Formats: sequence, structure tokens, C-alpha cells
Amino acid sequence: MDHGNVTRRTLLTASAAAAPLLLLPRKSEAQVAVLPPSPPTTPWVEELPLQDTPLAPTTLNPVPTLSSNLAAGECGRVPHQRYAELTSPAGRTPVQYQLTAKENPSWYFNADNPYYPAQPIWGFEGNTPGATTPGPTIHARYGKPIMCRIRNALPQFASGFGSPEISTHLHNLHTPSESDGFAGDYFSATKAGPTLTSPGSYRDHFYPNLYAGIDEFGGIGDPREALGTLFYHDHTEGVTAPNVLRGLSGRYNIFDDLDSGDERTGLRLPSGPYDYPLTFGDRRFDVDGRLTFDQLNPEGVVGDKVLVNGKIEPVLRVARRKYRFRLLNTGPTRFYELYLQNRGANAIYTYTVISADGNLLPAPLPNQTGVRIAPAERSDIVIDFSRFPLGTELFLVNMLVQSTTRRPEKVQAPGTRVLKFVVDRNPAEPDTSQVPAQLRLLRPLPSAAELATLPVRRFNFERSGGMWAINGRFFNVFEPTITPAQGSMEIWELFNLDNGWQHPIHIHFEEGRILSKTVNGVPVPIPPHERGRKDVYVVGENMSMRILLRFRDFRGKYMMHCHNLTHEDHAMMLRWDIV
Ligand SMILES: [Cu+2]
Repeated sequence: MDHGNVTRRTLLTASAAAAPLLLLPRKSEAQVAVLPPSPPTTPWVEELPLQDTPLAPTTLNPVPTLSSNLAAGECGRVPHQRYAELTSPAGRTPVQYQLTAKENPSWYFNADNPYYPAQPIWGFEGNTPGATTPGPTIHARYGKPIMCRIRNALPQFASGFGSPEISTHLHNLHTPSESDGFAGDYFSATKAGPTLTSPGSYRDHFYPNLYAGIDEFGGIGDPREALGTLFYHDHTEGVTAPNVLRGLSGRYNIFDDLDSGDERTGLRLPSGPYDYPLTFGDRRFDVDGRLTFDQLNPEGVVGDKVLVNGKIEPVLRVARRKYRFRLLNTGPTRFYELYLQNRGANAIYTYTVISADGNLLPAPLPNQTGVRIAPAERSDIVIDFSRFPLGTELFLVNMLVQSTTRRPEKVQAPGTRVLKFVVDRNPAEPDTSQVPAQLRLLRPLPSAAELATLPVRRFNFERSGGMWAINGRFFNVFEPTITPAQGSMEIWELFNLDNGWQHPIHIHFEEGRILSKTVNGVPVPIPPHERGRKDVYVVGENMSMRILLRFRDFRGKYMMHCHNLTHEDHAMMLRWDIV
């Protein structure tokens, strides 16, 4: 099968043409295609590792080059912008990492279960043999750039859904365009996306790990722009949903002197073994227990099984102390609202929310019970297990009911248990971590007078011909819809004119601030967790939002798209360029 551009476009055209036949009337509650449920699973057998071990740096061979090293097999990309300037100060020599996208032929989603055989997944391999999903976690530090070589060793004649080219996006790092993982920049040894000049077996991504505002503030930028919880994932045009579904994602945590990764310094948040990523994703399996998906269906498929770190219904053993859990929803479709509940399902316990997406909040939100995360949203929470006696079993329960790909429906008990905690030991050392009353300062918003002078752009997220569009247009890899000037500031208005859907809209590059929100044209309050910086904006039914954005430090092509990955693949995406 040819996986090149022509095939991809043909697929999209074919699905657009077929869409009216596939789709039922919009307000029908019926599913587009009624799939049988996934086979029964065996809960609480898979054990998650006690801690997340970050990927170790490596020494890249051949050495990275400013322009692509075609002779050594790198794909044809444009040179890294501002590279010499951003890496020349003392201590800024990039740390080198390597990730290899490849197949793992025998992954267990749910061990000791006759319905779920070992099966191939796609994942990332770090320094030891074997690809995993999620891939290895990278721990980065502000002021310490990274050169990350991403190799493509996926089987080139893959069967099933997805396509074995990759373009890896590091979700919202302040990254130069050519390293951002643009949807047209996909490659394999034999295929190049339309915005690359030649195929290749690898690609070097330069991650400066500098705060936004390098030009405005000098040095390493504005520390108020720090990010913390990021993730990398495939972003290949038209096949992001199936490629991510097959496993192409992983985590990237970034630290600085405040969010230090050390319980003795800075904010002293739970760190090291007690700073733990939890990656959620919805999946559906066929009667033989094999992962399934319908990539031609513009309504997608909502999974009825929830993966936590690549496993169904796993167990995590925890010590009696505080933990920071970095919650991430990789989608493709399901939203979650997560409660901490006891074994008898008659008590719900609180936790503290400290971040929204990649950004620490100005102040923690204590006594929370049901954090909601749409696809691509992240939330870091701190759970204190010192409240519980040894041997206590607790569950993370998703109480958000969602039976279609369109939107979550309601919050309802008893919900679905997705992860079991067992409080099985006292900490080796006293817990000296804390959640201070103040986390990270926000830059004050511009004055109302200044806001009134800014350019305003309107984007309608809508359905069009059975596909998904922005302002009536489908994604065009070649044409920027808008071209903001480097260093400028704008207000973007996101409108969802549809009452049947929710769209988690992701804007690449810089985080935004929600200035106002309306539902049916009536102003509504911005909830506390959305009052900081965000990079995913959940635009609900008949909702609009005004968002303040800056475009600093780099130039080139970026994207805005729905992060319901099916909507993204079926063209609810646009290219915008900083010029
Ligand atoms: Cu959407």
C-alpha cells in the first residue's frame, strides 16, 4: 500500500464523499457505527513501576548539524533558526537524546487475560532495547537546550490503521517552527511530507528550553512563561489519531529553579519518585482483543477501555506521603473527570490541583474532587496518602459519561475505575515536600485600553460536508490562513456554533490567556483552573472564547486544531505562520 501524499489526499477525499452516507442526522443519539464492546478485562493485575525513570542523555552519532545531514540519512528540513545565538552562551551546549519510533511486537494491554493476546504496538525506544507506549519521559531544564534525534524505524509495510511516517510534536514547548513537528513535516526512509525536501531515517529536533520572551526580556526569557508538563506525540497529517492510538506518544517534563524537581529547593513540590506521570487514552478492542480503530470515519470511535500508562486497569503501589501526579489525556476522543474513591465506593477524597495544561497556577486549588481533562489537556494534582493507613486501597474513578465521540454527557456515579492505588509502605524518609500557597506568578494582563487596540481574529469551528472545518475551510498544509508578525500580540475569538459537540482547541507555540467566555452569547464566568495560562481551550456547545496570544522569538509555520484527534485528521486544523 502506498502511504504517500496522493494516497493520503485520496483517503480524505474519499471519506469526505462518503461522509453523508455514513452520518446519521446530527441530533440523533444513535452511533454512526455500532461496534461490539471490547472483551472483558481483568482488573488490577498489571503493576505500574514504582517510579518513572527519565531517559538518560546520549552521544549522538553522527554529530548533529545545523542544516540537515542528508548524507547520513536525515530527512530534508530547513536549518535550525537562531541556533548559534541560543546555544553559544556558557552552559548552553545542547544535551543530546535519542528516541526511535518502532514497533514492539508483543505488548500486553491487560496481562493474564485470555481475551487480550500480546500484540504489536508502536512506541518509542530510548537507550535500552524495546519500544514502549508511552515512550520514555524526558526531563528537561530551562537554560539547558536539548537536541533530540528522533529516528523512524517503524515497519514500512505496516498493516492495519495508521501510517509509518512520523512528525513528532512536542506539545507546547516554545519551539522553533522547524522542530515543532508540523503536520506536513512527516518522514520515513522512503517518504517525505510535502513541507520537507527529502525522506530520511531520522530528524534532529532542537528544543531551546528557553522561556517565551527571549527578545523582550533577554537572557533565557520571562520565567513567568515557564511550562512544566508537556508531551510529545505524532502529528502526521491525516493519521495523527491512528498513529497516536497505536502508541506514538511520550512525556516531557521541564524544570527550573522554582519548579525544581527537588523537594529541598524552590517550591519543594513532591519530586523524584513521587512525581509521577499518568497518561490516559481511550481504546477499543475487537472480539480477539486486538486494538481497533476506524480512521475513515469522520466521527471517529470512542474507546470503551481506558489505558493508564499503556495498560488497562493497572495498579500503582504508593508510599504514605504526598505525590504529584501529572495527568494527561492523549485521546483520541474521550474526556475524563477523575475522582479519588475508597474501596467501598462510599467516600470521595480531595486532592490539590496545581496546574492547568503545562502551566503551574498562580495559587493551588485545594480540596478538589473531580478534575476534568479533555483530549490534550493536562492537570497536575497532589494527593496526600499520609491520610490513609497501610493497606488502604483507593481508586481513580472516571465519572464522566460519554457514549459518543461528540461530547461528554454527564457526571454520574458509580463511574469507571481506571487505576487502583495501594498504600503499601511508609516513606523511607520523612516527607518534606509541600504545596506552597503561591506557585508561579502570572504576567498581568494588558490594560483594557491596550487590549482594545489589538487585532481580533475570529475562528468558527464547524461541521462542513460531514467533515470538520475552521471558517469553512479544511486544513491546507501549504497555505497559512493568517500571518501574525513576530513579537506581536492578538486576540483570537474561538466560536463553536454547534450545539452537539465540544472541541478541545489547541494552539501551538505560545500559551494564551482566556479573556472572556460566552454561552449562547451570554457572558459566563471563567472557572478558576482556566484563569492561568492554557494551551488547550475546550470550546463547548454554543460557546465562544476570547484569547490573548503573543508570537515571540521565532518565525515559521505553526498550527491550530481540534485535539479530538479524529476532528484534527478530518481537517479541523489550520496553518498559521509567524512572519
Ligand atoms: Cu473537535
